[in-house]
Amino acid sequence: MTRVFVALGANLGDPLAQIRAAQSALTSLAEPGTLHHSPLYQSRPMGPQDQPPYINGVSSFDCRLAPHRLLDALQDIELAYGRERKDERWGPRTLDLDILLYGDLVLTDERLTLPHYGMKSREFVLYPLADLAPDLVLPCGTALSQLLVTCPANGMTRLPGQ
Ligand code: A4P
Ligand code: MG
Repeated sequence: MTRVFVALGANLGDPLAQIRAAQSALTSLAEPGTLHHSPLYQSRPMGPQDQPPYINGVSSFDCRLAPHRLLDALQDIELAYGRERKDERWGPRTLDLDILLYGDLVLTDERLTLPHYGMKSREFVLYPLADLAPDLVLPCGTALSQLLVTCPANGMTRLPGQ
């Protein structure tokens, strides 16, 4: 059984509803009692600026699925919540679920890069991750707290009630 961290992001349709639905759907992948959700944040788009703000969060859980099966399951959830996308790098999306960490596994193949390639520099990943696991150390040995020092919040706001 492996502890995994999944990043959730959405900025089209009803982003908050899609994120909530995805949080619920993760229940089916998690060992009972192990699923935790960070507070949710509204964040400025990284990439093209002519797109709505994002809702972002991170969830963690213990998982028995192998890494590629977990990716399959997350992509099924993306599709179930009507993922539409433009062919544009960093463009808008109804729901994006990325595996940030799969335990301490380091892996790169044609489908999967672990840890997630962008996680070290994205405020909308690092801050909710720190809400869940402030003492986390990445497989490369870098402490999450150290990454936060060099990553400004960039106007990100915590959603009310979080
Ligand atoms: N893939 C490789 N590694 C992983 C992983 N660790 N987790 C592959 C999940 N997938 C992984 O993903 C493309 C392929 O990456 C998958 O088929 C899988 O095999 P995708 O979700 O279809 O494409 P993507 O997410 O659009 O990838 P891209 O273009 O790298 O976008 P990013 O890096 O995910 O960024 N601004 C804010 N504020 N908040 C956001 O959440 N998100 C993006 C997307 C842009 N701007 C944003 C946000
Ligand atoms: Mg993705």
